[in-house]
This record gives sequence, C-alpha cells and structure tokens, in this order.
Amino acid sequence: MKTIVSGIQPTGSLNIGTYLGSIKNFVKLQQKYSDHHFYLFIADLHAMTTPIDAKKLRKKIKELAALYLACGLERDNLSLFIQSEIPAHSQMGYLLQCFTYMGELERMTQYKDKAQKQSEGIRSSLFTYPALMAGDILLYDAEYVPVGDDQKQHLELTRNIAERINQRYGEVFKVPKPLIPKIGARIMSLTDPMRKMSKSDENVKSRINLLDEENIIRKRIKSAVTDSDQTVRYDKQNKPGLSNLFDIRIAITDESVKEIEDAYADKGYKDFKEDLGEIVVNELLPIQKRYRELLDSGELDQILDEGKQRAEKIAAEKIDSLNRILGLGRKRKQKG
Ligand code: ATP
Ligand code: LTN
Repeated sequence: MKTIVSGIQPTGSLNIGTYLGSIKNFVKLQQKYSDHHFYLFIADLHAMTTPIDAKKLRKKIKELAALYLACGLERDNLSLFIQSEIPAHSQMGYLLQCFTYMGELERMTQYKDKAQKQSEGIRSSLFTYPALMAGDILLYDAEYVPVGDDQKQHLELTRNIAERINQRYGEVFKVPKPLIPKIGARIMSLTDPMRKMSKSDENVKSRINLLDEENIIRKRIKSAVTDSDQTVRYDKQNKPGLSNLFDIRIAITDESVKEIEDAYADKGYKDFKEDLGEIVVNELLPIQKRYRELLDSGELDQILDEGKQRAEKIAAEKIDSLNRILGLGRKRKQKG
C-alpha cells in the first residue's frame, strides 16, 4: 500500500500557520488519497534539538496528539504515533547521518536561523536533525510528504540521500515527493508580514493559537498589521499584511481572490477583518470542543497504541533489511 508520512514537533503553541500549512492539508489529503496509508507522528525526538523542560514536553506531546485528531483526521487509513516510542527512528537517523555530508547540513537555512537565535550550547542534534527527518520519511517508503513551504529544503535533502543510497546499493528506498499546499503553505506573522508565523515567536500577538479564546482570535485579526490604503485587494508585494489575511481566509473557505475582492468592493479593512474573525472563530471553536473531549479520554491512548503497533512493525522490518544491505551485524538465516 502506498504511504504518506508527516510529523509536527511538540514545541511552542500550535497556531493557524501550522494548522493551515499542514494539519488541515492532512485532512483534505486523507479524503483525496483514501487508498494510501497515513503515518502521522508527534516528532518528540526533534523537540530535543533545542532545550526543553521534560514535564512540559510530556504535556505538549499529549496535547498535540489530541489536537491532530480534533482537527478531523479519520482513523481508517491512519497510524498516529509518538516518534520516540519507535526505536527505529533513532536507528535510522544515525544510519542516514552516515550518508549525509557536512556541506549539505551547513546549507540548511532552518539550522542557520535557529543556531543564530541561540548564543551558546547549540546542540549537535540541531545540526544533524535533517538526517533524522529523512529517516522518519524513508522508514515508511513514503510516496508523499505533506509539509509547509519551510520544509522544502529538508525534503530535497531527503530525496538526495535516498538517491545516493539507491545508486550504491540498489532500490533500497522510495524517493518521496513533497506535497505543499497552494494556499496556506506560508502563513505570515500578524505583526510582521515579512516573517513566517511561528510557534516559537516571543510576540504572542504575531499569531492565532488553535486554542485561543474567541475574543482573543477576533482581537488578533483586528490588530493585524496592514497598510494604510483601504482597498481590499490581493497584492503580495504592496499589501503583504492584507494578502496574508486573504490567504488565511482562502485556506479555510476555498473562495477565489476575485470573489473576495468583489464582495468588498464597497467596503474597507474593518469589515474584511471582522468577517475574517468570524470565519476563523467558526473554524476553530469546534476543534477546541473536540480537543477538550479527547484530551483525557481513553480513546486517545488507544489510538496512539494502535498507531505505534503498526508503525513499529513496518519500521523494524525496514531497519533489519537496511542493516543486511549495509553489511552490519552477522549473517542470519532467513526465517520461514
Ligand atoms: P518553529 O517556527 O518553532 O520552527 P514551526 O512553527 O515551523 O516551528 P513545525 O512543527 O516545525 O512548526 O511545523 C509543522 C508543520 O507546519 C510543517 O510542515 C511546517 O512547514 C508547517 N508550518 C509551520 N509554520 C507554518 C506557517 N507559518 N505557514 C504554513 N505552514 C507552516
Ligand atoms: N522537521 C519538521 C517536522 C518533521 C517532519 C518529519 C515533517 C519531523 N520529521 C517528517 C515531515 C516528515 C518541522 O520542523 N516542521
């Protein structure tokens, strides 16, 4: 069966950037690719690349698992699991480091950005993290990997590593393709539309968190930075703030730019922002309700156990086969 793989780190506050760029896309893809199996995971090993409090991490893992499901994922063709519960991810991460060059890792812009933000004690895992990510994907022979725009470079590296190994050892891995949504792949900060909306931004006004209260959601949109012109028109170059609000709206409603521009031909930013507040609130409140129901239910643990069981088996087989191909360990007789 063909597979689709993706993960999200359990760090910071999950916001509509992550939601529209990734989770909402998973939900749509689950319908479109109903004959594929989805391996979606909480990338807790990746969260260890920067300092994080242990208690906080535990809490975030559970919250993210509940949020994934609350956003509407179907259980039929899904294995939802926690990355660290499957040792094959760490094993694969190491093996792929053996096929990744320093020069490639040095070029990763996410590493450069994150390293720059830290003054001391940059963990070596922050540097090698793209190899771990490549392992997450290649373990399950992913056909597609749905991600936001910022992960494109890591996907390109994953493809290069897979091709490098295939060239040397034969067809070991499927070479995965990224799936980047047309709208929503890069939702920008509400306070600085030239920067990506990020869950680690210190300015809480820069984003709408999925669990924000209704009045906060409306307030954040109202105070979002826009230009001083009042014409509701999509223009990324000259009106980046307003265009970002268009993107948020379109990613939720699937309207066209023209439909929106026509609807506001005689209206200004105030109306546009108020309506967007309403649209975002209507999208998020049902998610919040389902999230609260799921968080302390036995159902969540059951789903994570089932996901783990299936993923564990596939991943362990892949590691065994890779060890054999690479000549690691002893020669064993094939079972059966
Ligand atoms: P940080 O900003 O702290 O590095 P993040 O907000 O990028 O973290 P991740 O867990 O790294 O969060 O991202 C999860 C998924 O959401 C990835 O596929 C990523 O591309 C996507 N994503 C994150 N932020 C945005 C955004 N502003 N717009 C669209 N997609 C996003
Ligand atoms: N690195 C990604 C999260 C991530 C991921 C993956 C995404 C870890 N492993 C595998 C897709 C496939 C991030 O920081 N957004």
